[in-house]
Amino acid sequence: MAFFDFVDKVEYGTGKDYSFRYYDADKVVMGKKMSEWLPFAMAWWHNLGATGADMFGVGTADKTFGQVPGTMEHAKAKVDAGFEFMQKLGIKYFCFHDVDLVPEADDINVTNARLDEISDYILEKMKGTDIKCLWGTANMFGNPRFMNGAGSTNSADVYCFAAAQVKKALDITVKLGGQGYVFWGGREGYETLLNTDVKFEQENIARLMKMAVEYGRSIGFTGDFYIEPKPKEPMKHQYDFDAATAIGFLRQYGLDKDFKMNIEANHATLAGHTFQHELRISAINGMLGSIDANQGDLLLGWDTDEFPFDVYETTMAMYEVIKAGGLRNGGFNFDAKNRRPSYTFEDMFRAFILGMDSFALGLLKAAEIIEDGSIDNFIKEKYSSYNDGIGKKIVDGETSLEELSAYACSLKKPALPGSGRQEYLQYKVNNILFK
Ligand code: XUL
Ligand code: CO
Repeated sequence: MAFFDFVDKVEYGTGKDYSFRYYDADKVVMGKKMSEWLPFAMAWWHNLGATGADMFGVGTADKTFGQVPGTMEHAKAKVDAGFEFMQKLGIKYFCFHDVDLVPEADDINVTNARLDEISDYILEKMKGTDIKCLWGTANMFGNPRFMNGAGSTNSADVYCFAAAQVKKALDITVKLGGQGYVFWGGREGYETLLNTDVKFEQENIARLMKMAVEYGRSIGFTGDFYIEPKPKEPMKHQYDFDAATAIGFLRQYGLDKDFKMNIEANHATLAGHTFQHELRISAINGMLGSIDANQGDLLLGWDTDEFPFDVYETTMAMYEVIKAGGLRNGGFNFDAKNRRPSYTFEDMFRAFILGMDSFALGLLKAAEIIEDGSIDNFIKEKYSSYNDGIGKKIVDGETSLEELSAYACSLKKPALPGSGRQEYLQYKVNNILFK
């Protein structure tokens, strides 16, 4: 049974109502196909689950897919709808939380049996398609037991439930051939330090991650583990504040060989950073893993999870991705949802076409910026005083504070560093974006 009869396969350049203007999967850009630079993924939770319900009102979108929510028939109908959706858009990956796939039961044994059943169903569905699992994760923030966190909880029993969910979500991820496993620390943080032992909580989170790595590797998981940083929401303060904080945490606890970052655009905004900043910090530390491709709103202080449309932002993001040589096991997961008044199935397709085209255009523009060379040349020149003389000695570690001090004193007063030429570079970028 088809759910989306109003649309055929969405393709590049057909001029049809539902078509891509920029995303041309086989087009080669800087040595790789667009589809290789941009392994797009569908987020099970938003696309197949979210109805637009918010704190002030019930959902507007009907995601029942002809079945009764809370049943396995509904869970299977979501699989059917999801595969039709991905195939029509040419999306090759999906991402899931355990409880996106099946309704959670009161008894974890029942939930686990449901997960076995649905993963068999998905596996069957995957056969004969080129659709794969990008990453899996466990939802350790929705159930009331996680009110004080999962790895960071004060309750050892609840900690065991977190461990059990991670174990099962890893089992399912491996069963579906998933390339990644995500930890988003939704409730790993605090509301007040008056009742929180931060050190103990962080150590316990690290212990959970360490056990996850040990278990994952023991069952043949060769992909990457990811931390998805987010500074706040739902907690007032979350431990994985931003990429720099999360990378420091991973190094402190010896997890940096197995983990990378899953960078979400809107989380960067909440941390007071740009998306590009978070990608750069991850990349220079060898930690750029995967991307949750969405967009926030600078006027709002929460996670709006919009489909990306800001081409300036997607361009600068793709500039970082190209410079990093692409994502290895990662992809571009649309952790994004339609606005509440865009409640139709048509809107779901429109949203993905917008997001995919925004990143495709960003890729094309980023490649042009790199080929133009103005930025690279400027940056090379900017630091050229380190290419020889005293500068080279500094970089080679062949000098001392005494020598540098003597050098400074001999100069009496340095010339000002060269101009930053920001406006010139912004002009260059605009000329490429809007030519
Ligand atoms: C929440 C968020 C999550 C993670 C997976 O802000 O981004 O959906 O991506 O748990
Ligand atoms: Co996310």
